[in-house]
Amino acid sequence: MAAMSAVVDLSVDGDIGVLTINSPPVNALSAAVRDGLAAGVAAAVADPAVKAIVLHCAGRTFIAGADISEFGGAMKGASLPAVQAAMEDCPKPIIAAIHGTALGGGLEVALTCHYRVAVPSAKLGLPEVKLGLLPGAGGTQRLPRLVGPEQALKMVTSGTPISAKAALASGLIDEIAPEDGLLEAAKAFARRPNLALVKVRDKQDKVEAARATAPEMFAQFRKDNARAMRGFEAPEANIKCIEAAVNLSFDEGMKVERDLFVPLMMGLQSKAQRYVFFAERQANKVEGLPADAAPLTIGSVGIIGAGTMGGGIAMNFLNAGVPVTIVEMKQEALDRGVATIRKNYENTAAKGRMTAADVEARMGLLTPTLDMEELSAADLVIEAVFETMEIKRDVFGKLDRIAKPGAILASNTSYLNVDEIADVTSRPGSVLGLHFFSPANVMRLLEVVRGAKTEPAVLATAMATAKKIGKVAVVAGVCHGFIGNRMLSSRQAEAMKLIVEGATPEQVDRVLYDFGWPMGPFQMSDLAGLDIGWSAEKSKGETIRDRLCEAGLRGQKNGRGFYDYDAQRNRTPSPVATQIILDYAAEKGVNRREVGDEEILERCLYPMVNEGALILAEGMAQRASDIDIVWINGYGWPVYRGGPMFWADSVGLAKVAERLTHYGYEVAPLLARLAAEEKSFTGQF
Ligand code: TC6
Repeated sequence: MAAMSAVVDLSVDGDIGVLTINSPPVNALSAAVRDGLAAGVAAAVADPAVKAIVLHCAGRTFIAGADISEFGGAMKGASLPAVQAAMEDCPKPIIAAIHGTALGGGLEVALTCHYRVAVPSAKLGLPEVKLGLLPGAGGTQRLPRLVGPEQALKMVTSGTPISAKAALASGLIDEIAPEDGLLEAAKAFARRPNLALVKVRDKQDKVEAARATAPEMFAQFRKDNARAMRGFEAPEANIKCIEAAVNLSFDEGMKVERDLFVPLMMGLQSKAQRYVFFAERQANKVEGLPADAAPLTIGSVGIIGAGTMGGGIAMNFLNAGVPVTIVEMKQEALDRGVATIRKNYENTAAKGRMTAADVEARMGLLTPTLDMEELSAADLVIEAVFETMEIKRDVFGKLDRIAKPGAILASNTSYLNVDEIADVTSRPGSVLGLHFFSPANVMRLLEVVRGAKTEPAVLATAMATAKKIGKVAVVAGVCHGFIGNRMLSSRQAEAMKLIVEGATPEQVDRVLYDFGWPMGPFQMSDLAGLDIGWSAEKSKGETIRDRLCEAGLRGQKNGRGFYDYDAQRNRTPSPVATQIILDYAAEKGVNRREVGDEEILERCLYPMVNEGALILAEGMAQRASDIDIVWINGYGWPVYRGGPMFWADSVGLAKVAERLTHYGYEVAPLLARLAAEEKSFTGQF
């Protein structure tokens, strides 16, 4: 049988028509795939030899969704609903054979098949919410009819896929096929006698059964998830669709789905979240790396320092099955570090997210030692010791003598000059920065700091290793604070000025919280500890921070900071901190005034954008979107605002430049030029 199109093929095996989609990398539902599917189904229907149809995909996965790169453009080819209608109304049963991931529009296509068969490793989900959308091809109406509204609600609002096993248990699939025998199993299923043409849309039992108790279920769900969903538009739209599935007919529900889908698709939040999806994948690509810069194999890792950072970093590798040797100077510190790692795993096990055997398997990969010589076999050594140049250089000098030739030596510095560290070694080409964010086993961001002499293969290895341990890596150049902390400094400095001029810490925190941050700058300072990097001996009482620390305020850890904290960590503004701020302002002759919320937002965020423009122009970041990825994954910038550079673009760079000038800032030349040319950082506006 001839191919239906370049990407969809129909072959006939006896009485079964096999439709195969082959559109790498992920068989997304591009116009070509939709056209091919429409033609393929029609041809299979027309072929009298074909009694039933199996739909499956070549390559690594079943359809992973709509083609996100087509969104926002003009619609071409067959529409997805038309293809789905042809499948659902097909007079011959269609069986979806699922491997890899059936996501979004991919799962929605499978839901218009009459049956679904999947291999054990398959994952099925509706992740549209992560793109600021809802499953707009009937997913919100068909899924609850199969799995029940409660589970559907969880799936569409979290976007997290479920396993084949869970899919079978909930009714989403009909059978699990052997891992390496999917197509045969699907064909055997298709040959079953008297296969009914089951349309998911007609199934009413699960939605009807839930109707009586649904109002309380939805109310409780909204309450339980209010914090996680704060600021996002898409989760509520998804909830409304599931409510419609429970309360309305299928066709009415489809109308609700369509009406709620369109504004999301046209809106700024989804635009931002789609941008972030591609930006994240782009970030892992290093411009201009020679083709022969193949990543080296990292089979074992050494970590120097078993403190909070070292331990967290170690967990990333243990989780990925890579053996770790962890070094400390004193037995007590080593024992404490190892005990913390174990406790973290045990807490995860207690929540049911790993087994006791998993805990032991991971701990079994960890070798604690006081002897740095034991790092001689490691392929990668990461130093996570005290943040001073002197100590770091000392450690790297020793490491250079111990580590085997070709081993990569990395510093987890958050500010220091990686070139100065590399220079104490005989192999600066093997040295780079790997800046993890705390808690290092949780935070997704990794700044990979490329030194002047870092070899391409070493950089390529760092990027590949980051992916392996589930991090989003961004390449940064050597400058004080790299991308993230350098921009953070400008925000923190401005926040400090604002509280001297008349704003209060809680006002500044509230404005940034309302913008979508998980917390404001003063809450963050209190959480981090006011005394980080502060020393009692050197303190001259010159800054507000000096004075807070001198007065014994340390932040959350001693319950006293910009806020006072009770045992439950509830906070109230600290009268001591307030007085220190007032005294400071009086001493400096500042005429305090009421500061508006808009000014707070502009003065905290626009200087960050200005600094971002400098970073970009200096080549310290490869692209504007990398800066956005740093802020979203390392500092809690709300993803639905796309990161500082995307956000500035959405505001309009002319306005950003004008306001910076208004507040007395020198506008970064790149920002000034783009504003004058009516261009944007990201090319999205
Ligand atoms: C939807 O369906 C809405 C329906 C409403 C009805 C109208 N489109 O992640 P990887 C590219 S919304 C276009 O590195 P993995 C990706 O950019 C969609 N391109 O691989 C990358 O390209 P590069 C719902 C896509 O193995 C390459 O494929 N679906 C799409 O780590 C490899 O990707 C989703 O949200 C796409 N849909 O993970 C699923 N997907 O190589 C989104 C991937 O040029 N996708 N690409 O950089 C994923 O979650 C993952 O890609 C994965 C594979 C789990 C499928």
